[in-house]
Amino acid sequence: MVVHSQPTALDHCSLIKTCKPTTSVFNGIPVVNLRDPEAKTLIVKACEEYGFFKLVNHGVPMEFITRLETEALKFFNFPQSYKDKAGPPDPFGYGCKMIGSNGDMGWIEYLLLNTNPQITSQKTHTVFRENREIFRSAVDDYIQAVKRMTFEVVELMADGLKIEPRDALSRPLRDEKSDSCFRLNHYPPCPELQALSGRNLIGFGEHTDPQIISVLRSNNTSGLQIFLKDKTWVSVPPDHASFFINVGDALQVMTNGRLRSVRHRVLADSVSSRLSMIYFGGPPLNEKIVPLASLMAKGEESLYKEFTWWEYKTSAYKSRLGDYRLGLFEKT
Ligand code: GA4
Repeated sequence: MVVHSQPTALDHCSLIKTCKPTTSVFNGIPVVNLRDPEAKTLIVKACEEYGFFKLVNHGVPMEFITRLETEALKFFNFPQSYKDKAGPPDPFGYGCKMIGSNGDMGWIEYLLLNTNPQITSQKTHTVFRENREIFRSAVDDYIQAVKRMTFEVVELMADGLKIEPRDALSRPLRDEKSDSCFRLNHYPPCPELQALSGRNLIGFGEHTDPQIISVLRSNNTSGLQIFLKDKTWVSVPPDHASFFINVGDALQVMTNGRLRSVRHRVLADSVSSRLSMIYFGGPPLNEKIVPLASLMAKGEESLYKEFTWWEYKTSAYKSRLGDYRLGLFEKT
């Protein structure tokens, strides 16, 4: 009798990349206490140096976070055939292993949602059925609290950068037409990883976020890494009670390169599952993304050609995850 060995989950997705074993755990991530009188200065310093910081004392009720985490896990624990009914993510809905529509893959499943409570995709409606009000209210309560905190963060950032008016960064996010989205990511454990001769498996490949700002919260499983100015990858120690803030490409342009959008990626774990929830704050589609006048020194020129958020987003969705998307918009 011929015994065929069972195909492993990894055999089915040889397209998912691995990377060299990494990497040092970085204990130098800047930490900002939202209630610290120095917060505005610390935020600007962190965003100039890393495009990234950890936010504590953020005021988002832990109850909202836990409730959403519970609802998300309930969803990800459904059978695959059931979850697939909430897909494909075009762009909103359930996705598994495929990221975007240009061939990127990762060891991940996710739900991509619009942040506007009025726009719930029919797909997610069908799948959540009787549970859908509970799920949507968990998402809405969480997003509402995270948005409020984010507006405060970018207003402090504007203060720290001496931007006028003070709401120049928060206004596009507060706008009811703001093109923001929300992502629940589940990175299942991958036991076969141990056999990969010390290589790491990519959960979500390296990229920068196109929007103005991203606000991430995860459970206590590690995996998130950021790329430093000295071109090394470092692991971010997880902290389920805090938020991690990323500068996005649009904010890099609005500050004429003074704040840098941070390259980041997520590695899968062989034993623990990672769950993260990310709010991506974007401007309305017709918003011009240009350096803010009050930030420009006398005679300083924009490093970028003029474009709208719609133009940038359209170009981003045609790109591969790891591409340097701002390159197309830089002045030569
Ligand atoms: C990265 C940030 C957000 O997760 C996202 C991603 C989007 C997607 O998953 O559909 C993109 C990616 C992200 C950038 C380039 C394009 C679009 C996948 C991809 C290959 C929702 C977003 O806005 O841009």
